[in-house]
Amino acid sequence: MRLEGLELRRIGLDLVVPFRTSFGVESSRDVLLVRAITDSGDGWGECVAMSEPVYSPEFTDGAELVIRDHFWPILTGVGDVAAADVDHLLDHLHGHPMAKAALEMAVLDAELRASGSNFHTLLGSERDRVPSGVSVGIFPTIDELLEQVQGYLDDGYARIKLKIEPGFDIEPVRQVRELIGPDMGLQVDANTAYDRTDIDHLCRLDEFDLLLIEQPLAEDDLLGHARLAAASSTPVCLDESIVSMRTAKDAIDLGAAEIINIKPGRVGGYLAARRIHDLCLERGIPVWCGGMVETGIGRAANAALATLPGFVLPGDISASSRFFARDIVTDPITVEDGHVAVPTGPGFGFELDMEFLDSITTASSQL
Ligand code: NPQ
Ligand code: MG
Repeated sequence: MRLEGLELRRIGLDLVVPFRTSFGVESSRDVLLVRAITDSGDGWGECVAMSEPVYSPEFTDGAELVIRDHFWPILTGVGDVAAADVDHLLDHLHGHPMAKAALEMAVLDAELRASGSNFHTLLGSERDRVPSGVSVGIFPTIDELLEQVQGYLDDGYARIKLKIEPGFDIEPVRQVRELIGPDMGLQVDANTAYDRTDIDHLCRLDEFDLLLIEQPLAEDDLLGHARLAAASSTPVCLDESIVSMRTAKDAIDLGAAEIINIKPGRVGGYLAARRIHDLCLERGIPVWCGGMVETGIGRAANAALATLPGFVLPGDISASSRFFARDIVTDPITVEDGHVAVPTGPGFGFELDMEFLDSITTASSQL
């Protein structure tokens, strides 16, 4: 397949409710979309980077620049290119996994559409729907948090994830556990807000029978996470720390990751995400699909990925309505009795609502 051009498009979407975490408050998304223009048709990819490097070192403007000035010149020079070639064609360029993932995704979407196939079929998965969890932000008061959680219970989500930070942890978790009862899946995510001096404090969460505690310590503190895992009965899950196959292997070997949150953008693409899934399946490490407040493009792809057998815990694959009043795809993801259905269309399964997409496009450049 010849890659004849790339469109780099920026779109703006407001969030239905501000999303507060330990690293800040997000009330809108500035998303970079990549359109691969090939001799066999187009494909689309979504870059999950945030506007600022508050979750990881990448940010949207940087992703657009590195694709335009560093990745595209390489891909134009190789003639025919397959999606499976993208990551090794670019691996001499360090970092930028979310930018690489968006590019690989656009080429893979074009490839699958051209062959009349889709990602779900490529994965060879049995399941056609997956359990859906929801990520709930930090609120000024616990009452406001409980109100939000009650809303998501009514929506039928299969699992609740609470964002925590120092000063907003034990009591909110206690009251949410009381609200949802002893049997519902509950987990917390600190987005690196604590350090090793907080290990005893974090062990106080053990009484709430949590599924896991996600990324409590810094992304480069594997030893700290191993110490917490040894001290706490709550399984330690890593997110920001897992940026490659090697960091996944080392985290598992060190006992720092008892569970892994797989985000394709964070590890350089859906093909790398599958490889890390396969490693974890072989090593008996449960995985689940994390979210980055994706549009319907990334959400459809994540739902398909989460059908693989090692994804044994509900993912942050929520309904589009959790974040957006209107999505850019014709069939937004919805939650039915705690599950989302895997879109079955060609490519990554989504169909774009071009009229709405054009109406929220803030910039577009063609390479
Ligand atoms: C996480 N995702 O698991 C991330 C953090 C996060 C669903 O909690 C805009 C874009 C806002 C990406 C807020 C979830 C975001 C974002 C939070 C990612 O750590
Ligand atoms: Mg996380």
